[in-house]
Amino acid sequence: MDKLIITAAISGAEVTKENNPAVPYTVEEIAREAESAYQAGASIIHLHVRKDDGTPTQDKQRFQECIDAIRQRCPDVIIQPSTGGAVGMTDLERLQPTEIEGTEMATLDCGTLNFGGDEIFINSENTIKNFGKIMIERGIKPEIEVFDKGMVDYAIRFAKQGFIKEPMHFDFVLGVQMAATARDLVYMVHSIPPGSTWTAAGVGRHETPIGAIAIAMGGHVRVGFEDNIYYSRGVLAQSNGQLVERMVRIAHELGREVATPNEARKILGLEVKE
Ligand code: KMH
Ligand code: ZN
Repeated sequence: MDKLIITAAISGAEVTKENNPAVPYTVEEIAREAESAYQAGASIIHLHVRKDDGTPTQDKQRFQECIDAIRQRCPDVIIQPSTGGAVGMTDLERLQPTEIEGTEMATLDCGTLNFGGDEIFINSENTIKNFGKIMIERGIKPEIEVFDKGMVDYAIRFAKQGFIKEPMHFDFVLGVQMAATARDLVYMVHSIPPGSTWTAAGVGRHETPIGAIAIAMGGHVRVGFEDNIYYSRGVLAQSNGQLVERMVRIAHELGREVATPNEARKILGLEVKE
């Protein structure tokens, strides 16, 4: 089995300090949370940014400031900006972080889905193709976000049409639309092309069990405030690092070593940094 890549989704666009006071908004807070996850063993930081008042933004300048601050504290970590942003943003807004020099990875959401209440996260076929094409042009590896099986099929179809480069890296997000069960995860894993890599993210109380199943299956894992703000039932997590630490402990118990950022680059086919 490959070493385990841990992605920390440190901020998200939906959770707030009212939900958990440790949710980062400012540049300093984003850097603090990235460092806590990195020190604990995360090799990828999945990044959403906020204005100081907590409003989600895809502003390129704000991303640049946050990336610079993260780099100061975590020089070799892989930073993976979101191109999903928040529900309701335009494609042009969402694409801004892909313009940042040196971006190695970014998310590519492969379908439209319900996002709670009246919220619909829209990703039309043309949006997916356009984002995929731009990532190829800019040398960015997509982290294909999959919230349902049809999104795997879209990714395969668009890869055949030349909009996504193979081998692909998938992130299965379980517990938003598709159920967070071992059955669904196994079905997803068996649906992707040979040679692909994959990560699983269980939302809310599903974070730890889905993570443990993914580690045992030889996949990779995502944790962090974007997906889950609790450490245990009714107990808020103090930091993203605390959530990463638990995955590291589970990995060690299951005989799986944790990848450094450069080891993660090798597994994902990214250029290794000096
Ligand atoms: N905040 C969601 C609407 C991504 O990062 O690409 C989209 C999301 C997925 O979080
Ligand atoms: Zn995200």
